[in-house]
Amino acid sequence: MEAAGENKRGSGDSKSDTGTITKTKPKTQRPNLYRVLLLNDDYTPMEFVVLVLQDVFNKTREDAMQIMLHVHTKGVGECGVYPYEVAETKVTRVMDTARKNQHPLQCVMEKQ
Ligand code: TYC
Repeated sequence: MEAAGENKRGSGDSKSDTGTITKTKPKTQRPNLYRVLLLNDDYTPMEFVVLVLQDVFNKTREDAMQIMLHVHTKGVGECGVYPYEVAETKVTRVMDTARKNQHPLQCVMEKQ
């Protein structure tokens, strides 16, 4: 029988043949997260930005209004934090709908 914490060959924490002891590092799996940011400009209508925030980022009208006004006054603001591919899709959706409507609205992502 083995005491708790010991193990036979091939079990990962020790190699009984060589006497080499290795410690298995506990790996916490955190997805790389990205902040999606909206940038201010002088031409995109406020209402368009609010609708984008509701549509693409699933914000309530009230939250969308708050974020839009924050971007309008501070120059930049966070729309949400997402795993890479989700963030990328949202940036693309914002940029596509802005271009289609001929607004210069800019949306970027940055690693958190
Ligand atoms: N500054 C714009 C205006 O006065 C409104 C605006 C807000 C534009 C947020 C872009 O990300 C933005 N019409």
